[in-house]
Amino acid sequence: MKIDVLTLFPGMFAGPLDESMVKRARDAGILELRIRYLRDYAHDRHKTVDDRPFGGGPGMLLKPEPVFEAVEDLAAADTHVVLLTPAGRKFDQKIARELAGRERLLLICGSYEGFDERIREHLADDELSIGDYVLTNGALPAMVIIDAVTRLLPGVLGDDESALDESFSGGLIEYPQYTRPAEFRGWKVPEILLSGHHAEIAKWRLEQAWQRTQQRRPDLISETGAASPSVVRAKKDDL
Ligand code: 4G0
Repeated sequence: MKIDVLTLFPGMFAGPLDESMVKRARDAGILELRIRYLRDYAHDRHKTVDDRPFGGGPGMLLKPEPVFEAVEDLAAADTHVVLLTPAGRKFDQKIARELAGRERLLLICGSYEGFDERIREHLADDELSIGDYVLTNGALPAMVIIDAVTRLLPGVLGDDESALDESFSGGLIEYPQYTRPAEFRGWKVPEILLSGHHAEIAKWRLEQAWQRTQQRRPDLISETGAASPSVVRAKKDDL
């Protein structure tokens, strides 16, 4: 997969994308990632990329010319062009899977108070938000999306990790997990997990996950139906 990022803050990307799984994916040639400096596409003396909104109001907007030039330079016919904005549809695991199926992405990081509307209307295929809060610019949202998408690319995760992903993404939140020692500072690991009764352990885990989801994330159960009682029953039948 090829991902281009258009940003006013290329320096922010050094570090997070040179570590861990994303680094491995890049080294293995599974992910080709390039950070592009938006200001390189401004041609006036001052390399202007922003301007004040017509009609007045606070803040600055990204001007259309540099962004159009950059996209025309960087995007191929099969490129999915995404704006990062708090006004976008809310990024989640389902959208991560959708993006991971694309051949090429171009992520456009906004800054200031947003984009000239013509960028939205005539350049973007999609607008995404990583959550209901405002950041100084779209670089962190872009990195979040790159990370979530990269781990879904074939060959990036090991088989075990991929299987784990399957059972939880869009379903229930995780059940309590423990590793050694069996007793730590007087706190014991639940007996059932040490019992060796695999069917009973699976049942316990599912109950825990279901309870936790009801308590902490009822939205996962009611909104999407992803973890609806019938789905959970079906999973239970699998055990
Ligand atoms: C466009 C994304 C971009 C508009 C970007 C701000 C948070 C997110 C930006 C604005 C961002 C997110 C209207 C303030 C840049 N902040 N939640 N900042 N406005 O994904």
